[in-house]
Amino acid sequence: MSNIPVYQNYINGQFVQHSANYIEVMNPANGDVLSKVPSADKVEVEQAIHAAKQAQPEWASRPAIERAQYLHKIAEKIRQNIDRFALVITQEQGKVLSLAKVEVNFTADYLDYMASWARHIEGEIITSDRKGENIFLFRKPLGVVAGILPWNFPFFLIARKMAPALVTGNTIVIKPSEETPNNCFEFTQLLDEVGLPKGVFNVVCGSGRNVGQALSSSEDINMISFTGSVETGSVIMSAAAKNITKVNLELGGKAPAIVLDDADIDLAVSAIKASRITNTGQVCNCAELVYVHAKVADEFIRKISDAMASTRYGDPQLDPDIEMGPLVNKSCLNKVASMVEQAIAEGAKVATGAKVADTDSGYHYQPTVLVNCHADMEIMRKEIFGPVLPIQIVSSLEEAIELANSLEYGLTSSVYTQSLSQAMRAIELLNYGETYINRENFEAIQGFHAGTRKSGIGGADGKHGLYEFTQTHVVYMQN
Ligand code: TXE
Repeated sequence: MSNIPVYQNYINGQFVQHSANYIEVMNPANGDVLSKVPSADKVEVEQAIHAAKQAQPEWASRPAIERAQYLHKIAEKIRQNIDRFALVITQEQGKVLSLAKVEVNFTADYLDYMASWARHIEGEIITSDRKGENIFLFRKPLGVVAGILPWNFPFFLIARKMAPALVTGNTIVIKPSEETPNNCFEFTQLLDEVGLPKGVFNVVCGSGRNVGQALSSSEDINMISFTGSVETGSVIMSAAAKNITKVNLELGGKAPAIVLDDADIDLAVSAIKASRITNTGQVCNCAELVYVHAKVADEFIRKISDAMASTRYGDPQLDPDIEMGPLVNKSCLNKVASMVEQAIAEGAKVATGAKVADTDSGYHYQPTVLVNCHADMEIMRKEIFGPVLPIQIVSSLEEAIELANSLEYGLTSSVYTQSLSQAMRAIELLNYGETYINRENFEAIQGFHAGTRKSGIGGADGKHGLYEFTQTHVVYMQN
């Protein structure tokens, strides 16, 4: 305990000694205290915002290709430290090491990808109605961006916020989740080594109520890019409203997987199982429920229940072969357990699992399949964020889509069918930001990750995600 690292906020190119309270970061697999991190106050947030604001004009004045070089250098350093970062992520977040390595590699790829946009940030020349006039549309940085991060993919989310922000000429203040801040401080140490100009990238750690709120209500922040819960997204939006600050919100989902009567059942089972156990079900885009056609329901339920029951889980550091680690903290474990109890009280039947796992330590929940579920149950409407799969039987594609479109979330969805016309009909009718046909739910760097309804506002990745970090400036030039 005495040798644990004590991390410091990173403001204006320096790790600044924090003098007040610290937060202890725990390993969810065994309860060990891993580190202490600052519980920052409003003054430190203001210092970070000030530094970012001071640094922004000079940073924006540099050619984009020069800004991009820093991102490439960071990516290179990340690749030299894959095992180190993966271990830090696994220890504080609980995901299996193989997935942590995927996250680290994906982060490096994301930095390179966003850097590659440097020569493609393009404005427009628009035809004028007037003789001798040109209408130019410039794309300019917003100014200072706040990135408020969740704990489920904490390392990747740093890049998802900072890479498009920096390449387009913004500066940034990052608030990592207080559950999983260690990887962000380790990232920052590495970033410090590449010599990024002072103030371009800042990290302030602390509670949502203090640090998150101070960022969201600051008039010097030009966009808040947040990933987390709907409830917190709504609080952030209210705080931002005071200054009419732009928000970019990714607020999770209730991804329906629709398994039709002509589906390849084995494919559906393996993809949906992977979706439910990856990161212990704590993934915003992964299958949260199934609507299965009555004709294939028995076969699907039998196979998915066997597959889920066979999941190997435990402490990721003790056994590299497991498929699933613990949930991130006790309150998430309690939330999952109480949602399952509520579903059973509402008439769901247990096909497998449905209990807190009987392990010596750690926040483990048994991989669970619930059947006899119907649309009015809480478990069919609220995000579970755990390894629990509720299933409802439907009699047609149209019924499944009507149910899916009635959910309050609209991030991702998936459809399993071998019929092109059923797939096309689903694409036409599904009111979702993202749909996967006959494959697992996993978005691409060059796609656009965005949801409808309460899943958020705006999106991330690809060209459209990049341009979220810019504003337009239209100029009418009369000769
Ligand atoms: O999220 P919060 P929590 C969902 C998932 C999960 C539930 C609760 O269902 O079970 O949310 O998780 C900061 N102003 N997702 O409570 O509260 C907080 O410090 C500004 C889905 O951990 O949304 C942290 O940095 N910021 C999801 C971040 O918000 C505030 C990922 C996320 O915390 C704040 C995570 C405030 N008032 C959870 N209060 C996804 N979309 O993938 C808190 N924060």
